[in-house]
Amino acid sequence: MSEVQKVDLTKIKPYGDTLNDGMVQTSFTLPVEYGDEAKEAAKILAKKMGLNEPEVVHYEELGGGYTFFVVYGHCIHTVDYTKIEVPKVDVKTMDKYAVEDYIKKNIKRDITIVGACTGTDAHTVGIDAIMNMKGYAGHYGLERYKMVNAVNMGSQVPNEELVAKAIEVNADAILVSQIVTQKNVHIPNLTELVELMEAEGIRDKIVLCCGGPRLSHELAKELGYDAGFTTGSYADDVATFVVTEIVNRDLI
Ligand code: B12
Repeated sequence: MSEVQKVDLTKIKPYGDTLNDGMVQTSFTLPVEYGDEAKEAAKILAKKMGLNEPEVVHYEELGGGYTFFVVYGHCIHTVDYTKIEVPKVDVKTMDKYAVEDYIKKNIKRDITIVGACTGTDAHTVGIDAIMNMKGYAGHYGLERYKMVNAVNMGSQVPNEELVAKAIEVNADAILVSQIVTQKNVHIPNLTELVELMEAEGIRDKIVLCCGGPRLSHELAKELGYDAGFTTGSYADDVATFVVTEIVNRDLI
């Protein structure tokens, strides 16, 4: 009978064929011509990244003096899983029907939520997944919720326009989507919105959330938002947060 190895949560490492073999696959591009020297450079780099016995399993010329690599190796590092704490939105998600019921019983009026993908960011799919009637991955979007007036402004919306719309429709919540984070472009953009809301005197009266694949609740809080949502979040997650926040902060 084979011995069952127990996982030591204080020292976890990647699993490939056997527990703790540390197998990792990584891919990257180096700015050098395709050839043996390029392959050797990739192996040296992989070793420096903490991959023992690195194997270049695939490499190809990208043109213009660039080469692409796929490398396997045994990762030498471990992580203490028992010490990990991730700040999260601390509300148990209700489904659409429970949210509607909650609004009816606790807020007793329609609520208005304005959403946009702001700045130069043209990625509409994320904010649409949250707001559009048809929703995403089996979760209906906010436009489908009873007692929710959902205003989706689309993408590339300047912060000034978003704030003006929120004032015009007397919004209870603003949802911002930020997908592009190259060169940290999302940080000044997200911060500017908070500053504009403060200048208009509406920050305290509106629930402010942001979301995107490279955002976290922790970062959102740091930037002055009430909550941040990332990959794997749906309309019901943010709807639950918004309605409970309206009640908890007495924004009824
Ligand atoms: C489709 C796409 C495009 C399309 C967008 C079309 C459209 N109408 O949206 C086009 C071709 C236009 C495009 C352009 C660009 N793109 Co693009 N694009 C993608 C791609 C392939 C998919 C994004 C997507 O639709 N995901 C599906 C949605 C459902 O997921 P999501 O956005 O994460 O949303 C979920 C959560 O994050 C969350 N969420 C998102 N927003 C919000 C908001 C709130 C309030 C809440 C609660 C939750 C929430 O809920 C959603 C559902 O779970 C990604 C790569 C990838 N596979 O992710 C690259 C990607 C996002 N693009 C990228 C880049 C670099 C660009 C360009 C700069 C490329 C270029 N050099 O021109 C341009 C930028 C254009 C611009 N001005 O913004 C990079 C971003 C890298 C980075 N770190 O910033 C990516 C990651 C590709 C890559 N690997 O390099 N892109």
